[in-house]
Amino acid sequence: MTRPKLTYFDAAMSRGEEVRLALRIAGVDFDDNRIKRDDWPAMKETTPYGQLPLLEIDGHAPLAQTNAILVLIGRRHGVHPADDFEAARHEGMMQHVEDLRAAVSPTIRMVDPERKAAREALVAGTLPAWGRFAERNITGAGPFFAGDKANVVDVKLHMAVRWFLGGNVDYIPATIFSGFPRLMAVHDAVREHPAVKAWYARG
Ligand SMILES: N[C@@H](CCC(=O)N[C@@H](CS)C(=O)NCC(=O)O)C(=O)O
Repeated sequence: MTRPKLTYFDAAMSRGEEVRLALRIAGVDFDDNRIKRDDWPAMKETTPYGQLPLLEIDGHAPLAQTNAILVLIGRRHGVHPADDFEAARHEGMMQHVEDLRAAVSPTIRMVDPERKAAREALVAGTLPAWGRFAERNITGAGPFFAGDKANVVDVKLHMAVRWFLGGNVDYIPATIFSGFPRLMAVHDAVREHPAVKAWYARG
């Protein structure tokens, strides 16, 4: 059996990095196939949904859609709940992160003054509401979504917070989610996870 192959852009961000971190937390060694932006247009039509990431596993067609990939990794390697209702609760939160991306991503293609106005509107309403609903659904003892064990949902929440925490998204404060302690605890716990630390120390 060859190791799984993950295909994404050459950047430590968004959905691709989510899958990389999930694989490492799951203890899975993988082929980290990073493609150049210039190569993407020719490749796009060859993928199941015209988007990345893709996960390839022996004996199967390439799998797309990040949450499906994460749930598969989680189920196979014990980092997604076995209980079906608890799993669905995790998947609900995973979809909440995708809803955040759906709200913010259109502003990436905008230019000022449209971008500034759109992001200021997000900061005034959508983003604090997103954080409030995320916080409300992190109900366990922490630091992770479901207590003391990291699951694939935690990686998704980590990436959501990290998107803004570096202060690199114009007009959205780095502190946008700092008023949500359980959400921040998930972010920090994933950052401090030994597999995640090892991933970023790999050089
Ligand atoms: N619903 C998809 C969305 C995937 C997606 O939007 N991927 C982006 C990168 S994060 C992409 O492929 N962008 C290039 C394009 O759409 O041409 C998922 O969850 O995987």
